[in-house]
This record gives sequence, C-alpha cells and structure tokens, in this order.
Amino acid sequence: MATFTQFPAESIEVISNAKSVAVLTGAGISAESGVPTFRGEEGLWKNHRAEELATPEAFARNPELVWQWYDWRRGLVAKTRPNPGHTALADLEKLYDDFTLITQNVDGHHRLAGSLDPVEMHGNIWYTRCLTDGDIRENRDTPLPEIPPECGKCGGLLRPHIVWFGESLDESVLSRVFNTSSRADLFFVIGTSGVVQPAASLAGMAKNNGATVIEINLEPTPLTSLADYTILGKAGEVLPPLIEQIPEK
Ligand code: BJW
Repeated sequence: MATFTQFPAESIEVISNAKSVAVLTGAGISAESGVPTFRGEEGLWKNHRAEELATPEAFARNPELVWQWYDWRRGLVAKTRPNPGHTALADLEKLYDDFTLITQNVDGHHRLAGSLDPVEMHGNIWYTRCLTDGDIRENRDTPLPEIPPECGKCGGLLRPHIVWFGESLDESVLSRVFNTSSRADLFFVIGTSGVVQPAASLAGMAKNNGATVIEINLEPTPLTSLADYTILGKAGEVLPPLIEQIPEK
C-alpha cells in the first residue's frame, strides 16, 4: 500500500497494459458536480438518519416523509451536471475491449457523461417501482406533482427504484459485478468510503484474483490497505490527466 498525489510512472504502465478493467465509483465522483455525499462533514447522513429514510421499514412507516426526501434530492441532482471525472471515465472506457463501470450512485451522471452501460448497483433516482404490480418506469418530474406518487397503471404506491439498507441487490446485477470484478486485471475504486456491502467487497475480490487495485479518494479509506496505489485527490482533477497518458491501443 502506498499513497500518492499523482499516478506514479509504474502505475501508468499497469493501466496501459491492462486487458480487463473494472471501475467502482461512489458518491465522491459526483461531489464535484454538487451532489452531496452520504458520510463525512457535508454528507447527507449528517442531518438525516439513514434508518428513517433509506430502509423499507422507513418507507412502510412514512412514505410521505421518504418521498419528500427523495423529491428534495431529485431537485438537487436535476440542477447538476456530470463533471470531468465522469467524462474521463467515459473516455477511459473507449480504450479497452473489456471494461465495466460499476457505480453505487443513483444520480445517472455516468450515463449522461457518455458511459455506455454503467451497472447501477443501488438503482437510479429517476426511476420508480410500483409496490403492487412491480412496474418500473422513468419519472423525471421535479418537483413531483403528488407525494407519494401513485402507479398510473394500477393506482398502487410507487417507491424510488433504489436499493435501501437491508434489501437485496438484483440477482443479475450481483452476478455481473462479481464476474467482472473477479476477471479484472485492473480495478479502480473511486470516491467511495468502502463501508457499504456488497460494493465494498469488490476491490478485495478483484485483488484476490490477481488484479492491481488503484484507489482515488480525498482521504484514506478501509480499502486503502488492500490497494496497490492510492491517489489522494479529487477524482475530477486526478482522472483527466491520467487519460491523456494512456496510449490508444
Ligand atoms: C471524494 C471526493 C472527490 C468526496 N474525489 N473522492 C456485511 C457486513 C455488515 C453489514 C452488511 C453486510 N452485508 C450487507 C450488510 C448491510 C448493509 C451494509 O453494508 N451496512 C454497512 C453500512 C455496515 N448493506 C445492505 O443492506 C445492502 N444489501 C444487502 O447486502 O443485502 C443482503 C443483506 C442484507 C442485510 C444483511 C446482510 C445481507 C444494500 C445497501 C444499499 C445502500 N444504499 C444506500 C442508500 C440508498 C441510495 C440513495 O438513497 O441514494 O446507497 S446507502 C449509501 O451508501 C448509498 C451509497 O451508494 C452507499 C455508499 O456510499 P459511498 O458512495 O461510499 O459514499 P460515502 O459518502 O460514504 O463516501 C464518499 C467518499 O468519497 C468518501 O470516502 C470521500 O472521501 C470521497 N470523496 N469527494 C474523490 N471529489
């Protein structure tokens, strides 16, 4: 484990020679867009208790309160745009035949920046799911005209199409992220505190299968001890100059 403020020359060689690349992002990649992170001084959990807002029990208890919080967050995200960190990852993707972007973020910014098929492990804030008929659909209304919103098809209660604490992740998503992390020879972990499972275990899975792990974060995290390189800095400042150094194949 070693920490740096920019990519050392030998890591550029590893990145240039990689054949199978996986990237895991967290809230930190969107922080420079103005989307709040969860933990830390400025994080969402500073003023809001996770268990009162981001659990199925919280929603069953008080769907209006949970929807008001998500409506507020949707309004925040709607005012933001992808930043140079998102764009750099969309550019990085073009350099490899085997590349998977895995994100814990629900803001949809990777896709907006041009990433072709990001795996959104925790869902997407712009989709709703009906509790009665399971219908999933895009909904970009902001603010929402009614809270809580109802299913246009069956009148059932809609919930955000997001994975809350204590809920299982979609099986197909899980198998995709486990497969891609196990076969990667290079694994980036960017802007995540590395405490929420199962996302937090992916870097270790990659490492155990022989991958080089590169972390980019403002500060050391629980994943720093397993990373081969930790670059301390803002993703939107660290990633763009990196891409310029990787030769096209
Ligand atoms: C920058 C930066 C810049 C800032 N540049 N960096 C095993 C052991 C123990 C517990 C569990 C376990 N398995 C499952 C659990 C329970 C639970 C869990 O992990 N709990 C832990 C907290 C202990 N996991 C679950 O419940 C998951 N379900 C599951 O596993 O089902 C099976 C199961 C259930 C129960 C028991 C056992 C098995 C589901 C997890 C769903 C997470 N949902 C949330 C909220 C919903 C989405 C929403 O409303 O938006 O997802 S929680 C929240 O945390 C959100 C995030 O995606 C997630 C991760 O946060 P992230 O992205 O890391 O953000 P931060 O804020 O924590 O960190 C930001 C980082 O960026 C910091 O490090 C900064 O330094 C950095 N940064 N600016 C670079 N510019």
